[in-house]
Amino acid sequence: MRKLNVAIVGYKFMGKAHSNAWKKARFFFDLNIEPVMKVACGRHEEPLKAFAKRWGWEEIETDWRRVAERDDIDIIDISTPTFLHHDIAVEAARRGKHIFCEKPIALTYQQAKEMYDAAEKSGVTDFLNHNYRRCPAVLLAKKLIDGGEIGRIFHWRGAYLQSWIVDPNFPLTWHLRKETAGSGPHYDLNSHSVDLARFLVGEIESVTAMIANFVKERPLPDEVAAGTFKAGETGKEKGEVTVEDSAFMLVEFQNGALGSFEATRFAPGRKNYNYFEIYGSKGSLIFDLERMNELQFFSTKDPDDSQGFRTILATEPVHPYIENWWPPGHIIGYEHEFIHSVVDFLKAVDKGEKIEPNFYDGMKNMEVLEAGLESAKTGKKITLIQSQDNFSKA
Ligand code: SOE
Repeated sequence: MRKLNVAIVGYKFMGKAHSNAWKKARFFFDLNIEPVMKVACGRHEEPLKAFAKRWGWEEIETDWRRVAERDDIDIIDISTPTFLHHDIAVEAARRGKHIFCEKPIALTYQQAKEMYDAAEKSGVTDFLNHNYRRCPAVLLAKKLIDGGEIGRIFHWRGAYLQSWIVDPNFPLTWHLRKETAGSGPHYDLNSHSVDLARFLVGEIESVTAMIANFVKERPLPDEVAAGTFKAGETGKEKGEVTVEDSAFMLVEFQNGALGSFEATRFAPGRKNYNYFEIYGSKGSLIFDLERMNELQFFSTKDPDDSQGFRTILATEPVHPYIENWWPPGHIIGYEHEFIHSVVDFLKAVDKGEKIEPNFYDGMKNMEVLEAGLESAKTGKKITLIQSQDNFSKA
């Protein structure tokens, strides 16, 4: 069993989800690499110390550059707000560290391309953690599509709806400022839907989008306590919201299918409603993350008198990862996708193989998302020239 030292940068929501995955992966999966939780890095020493103690990170650092310089660090886990992803990833690649990076990949397509180029040049394993690809029910959808069970795909309907900032007094956290998040739910949530659409349907050829802003300013956050979904005390002073609150997008896929995407944090009653429908010539699929062990499948092959959407509980050992968990029906949760990501990442590092999604996927994702913002600004449909250069504005 080879040991590799991991350093994580960022210790809030994703830091917690990733720490759980680094700790649990080897308990449930047979791996050739044992990840050593070596260093936790973050700006605020006291809460960082508490985080490292709770999760078993051996040391702490308050400057990510010092972490990247260390010869004893083999893997860097980027769990920071989006604006830091590019610099950490490019430096990590330059120093030959494998990279496990949270989504969205970066603030811009150009940053994503630089991350992709740096990883390609260095030969490290680069991974972009669009965790929902590693949900067994999503992988069942992929298997049915690839097996021709729904035939030619006509439509993708994606919606990623949340409700955690409907309250105008929710503070102006990093998610709500362009310089730290790049965009609002469009990058945060449509990035997940675009990744799943690319994975399940195919590459996107053109984009038309609209965005809206509902709350223009919010109380400034308590810098240390600020986080996703719940963000601690707020000050009296207010600041401007500089990202969209909602983003709707229509796309044409290269294979001729049409797609729609909805991303918002203003949908009361929807907590983490990452949802898609796929309609094809032989059948249809429906997935709802809030019921993440289930996939709904409609097949035109069923007899006329008994056709209907059937709900498949993807907890039989025949489904990926499940035999490492529990008996059928004992369902798995959000955190298991992160463990699956770590398991597959460590297997890729061990074999020196690529893993998806990676920084190329991140670059293609940003190409679509940036085109969406361009379309929302100009009111025009943007056609992407399928190349590794930036999109052209049509
Ligand atoms: C907040 O919208 C968030 O934490 C996203 O950033 C994650 O990617 C998503 O999985 C859950 O919600």
